[in-house]
Amino acid sequence: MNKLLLTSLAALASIGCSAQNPIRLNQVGYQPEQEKVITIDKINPQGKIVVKNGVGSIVAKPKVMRIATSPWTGEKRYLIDLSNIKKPGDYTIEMGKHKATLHVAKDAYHDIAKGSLKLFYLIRSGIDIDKKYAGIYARKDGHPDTKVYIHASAATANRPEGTELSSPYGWYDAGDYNKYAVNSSYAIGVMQDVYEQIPEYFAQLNTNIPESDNTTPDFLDEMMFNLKWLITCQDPDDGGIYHKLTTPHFEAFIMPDECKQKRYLVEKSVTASLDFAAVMAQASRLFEGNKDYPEFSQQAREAAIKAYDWAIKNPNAFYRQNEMNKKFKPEVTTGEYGDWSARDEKFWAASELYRLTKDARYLEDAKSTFPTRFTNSSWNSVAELGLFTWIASTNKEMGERAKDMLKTYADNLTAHVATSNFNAPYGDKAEDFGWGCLGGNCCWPAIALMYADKYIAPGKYRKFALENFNYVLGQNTTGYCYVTGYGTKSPMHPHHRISANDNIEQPFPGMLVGGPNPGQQDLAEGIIYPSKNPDASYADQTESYASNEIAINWNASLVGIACWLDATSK
Ligand code: G3I
Ligand code: 9MR
Repeated sequence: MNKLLLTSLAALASIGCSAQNPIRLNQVGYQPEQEKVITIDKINPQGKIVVKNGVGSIVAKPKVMRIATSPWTGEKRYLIDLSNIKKPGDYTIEMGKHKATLHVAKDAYHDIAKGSLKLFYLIRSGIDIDKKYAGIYARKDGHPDTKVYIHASAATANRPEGTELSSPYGWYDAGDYNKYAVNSSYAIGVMQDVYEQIPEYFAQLNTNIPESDNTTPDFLDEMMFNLKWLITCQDPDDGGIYHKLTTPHFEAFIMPDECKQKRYLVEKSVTASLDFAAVMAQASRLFEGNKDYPEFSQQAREAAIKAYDWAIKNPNAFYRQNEMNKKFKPEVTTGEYGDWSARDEKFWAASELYRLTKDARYLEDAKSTFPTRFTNSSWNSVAELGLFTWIASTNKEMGERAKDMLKTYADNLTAHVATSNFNAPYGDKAEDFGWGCLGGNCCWPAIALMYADKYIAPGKYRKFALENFNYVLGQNTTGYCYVTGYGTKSPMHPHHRISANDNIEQPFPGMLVGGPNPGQQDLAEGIIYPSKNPDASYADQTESYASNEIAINWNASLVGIACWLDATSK
C-alpha cells in the first residue's frame, strides 16, 4: 500500500472515531500564576467534572463559568475556570470516561522553549547532524552547496550564467530543502527581536549544539548558522541580494543526501535586499565585540549598507517567478515569496540601519515609510519588526508613535476574549485562519502582546499572550497540540521531507505546523479534511502542505513566544 493511501486511511480513521476528548486545554502545561480557563467541547460538564490531585483527592468540582458558541457550527462550548489551582503538580481532570492532565509548574514552558529553538539545529543544511546533539535524529550531511550556479536571471558581466559559487550552510526553509533570503531574514529578525528583550535568559539557555562550548549564547550561534549562509547571497559587485538558493523544482520526498538536482542563485530582488539589510544591521549590533566571530559585526554592517543602497537604486525589482520563467531557463517552480510592495521592508531596514549607524538619512527614510497601522506580521509584512525597533529605542517621537499603534492593535485583538470559544484573542474569526496561521496569526501576535505588556501596560497583556499559547498547545477546535513531540495529541505526519523519510516514527520534535487553512490548496494531493470550516481545516497528513507543513518563520514565532513566556514565569 502506498504511503499516500496509508496516511489518508489514518486520517479517515481519526475522523471516524469521534471519541475526541472534549476537554480542551493546554496539553503542555500552565505556570502557577497563569489563568487557567479551559474549554469543554459540546458536552455540558456541570455536575460531571472533577479535578483530582496526584494522590487522587478531589481538589475542585468546577462550575461552568460561561457558554460560547462556535461561529461555524453553532455548537456550544463550556468554559471552566481552574485558575485557583496554583500549586505545582499534575492534576487529573475527569468527566465521565474522559480524562485530561493539567500540569502546573514554574518551568512548564522550558522544554518547549528549548525544543523549538533546537529544531533549528536539526534542520541545518550542509553539515552532518551529530548523534551527540541530535540523538536518534542524527543524519548525514546533504546539500553542501559548495557548488551552486548563477541562474540566467541573475547573470551579470562578472558573474555570467552558470558561474560556480559556494553558498553553504543555513537552515532548510520548511518541508522543502531550499533556502530563501526573504524568509530567512524574517525568521532571524523575529527571533533576534525577542532575544534583545530577554538577553539574560538566552545567556543561560543551553541547547546542546556543536557551539555550546564557546562563549556565545547558543541562541546567537544558531542565528549565526543561518546568517553565514545569508551573507553569501550578496552579489559583491553591486550589493544586491539573490532572492533564493533553489532547485528548479521541489525535490521528491527523499532525504537530503539523496538529492541530486542542481541548485541555483536566482535573480536579485528589492524585498530580499531590504530584509537582508534589516537583519544584518541588527546582527551587526548583536555580534559587536563577539570573540567567537570577531570579523562578523563589521562585515554585516558593510553588507547591510550595500544591500540597502542596491534596493534604493532598484525599487521595482520585485521577484515575479512567472515573468522570470518567460525569459529564463531553467524554469523555477519552487516557493516564490513574492510581494507587491517594499515599503514595509524599507521601513524595517531603515529603522535597523538608523539604530546601528545613527545616519540621518535612514531616519528620514523610516519617517517617510512609517506604517499607518500595526497589523499581524508575516514574511511579506515586516513593518512591525521596524515598529518593535522603535518601541525598544530611546527615540521619543518615533517610539511613542509606534507604541500608540501597538496599543490600538493589542486592544482590538483582545476586545472579544471574554466571549470567545477558547478564551483567547485567537480563534473566533475567519481571518485568523489560513496558510501558516499558527505562526503569523497566533504565536506572532502573542509576541506583540508581550511587547505591549512590557512597554505599554505592565501586567495587562501577558495574560492574552498566554491564551494564544494555550490555543496552539491544545485548547482549540481540533484538540491538537500543534507542536510536534509535545502534548498528548500532536501532529505525527507533518509535511516535512526529512521526518517523512528518516524511518523514525516520531517527526522531529519542536516543529509548529502551519495549521487550519480553509484555502485547502492541497486538495489535489488527496487530502481528507475533516471539515470546510476555517478552524477545522487541518489534516495531519504528510501531503498536506497547506495545513501541515512546517517553516522557519512560523517556528521563529514559536521560539519567541515560548522563550519570552518561560523567561517571565513566576
Ligand atoms: O494575501 C492574501 C490575502 O489578501 C487573502 O485574504 C488570503 C486569502 O486566502 O490570501 C492571502 O494570500 C496568501 C499568501 O500566502 C499570503 O499570506 C495565499 O492565499 C497563500 O496561498 C500564500 O501561502 C504561501 C505559500 O508559501 C504558497 O505560496 C505562504 O504564505 C508561505 O508561507 C508559503 O511558503 C512556502 C514556500 O513558498 C516554500 N517553502 C515552504 C513554505 C511554507 O509553506
Ligand atoms: O513541498 C512543497 C512545499 O514546501 C510548498 O509549500 C508547497 C506549495 O508551494 O509545495 C510543496 O510541493 C508540492 C507541489 O507544490 C505540488 N506537488 C506536490 C509537492 C509536494 O510533494
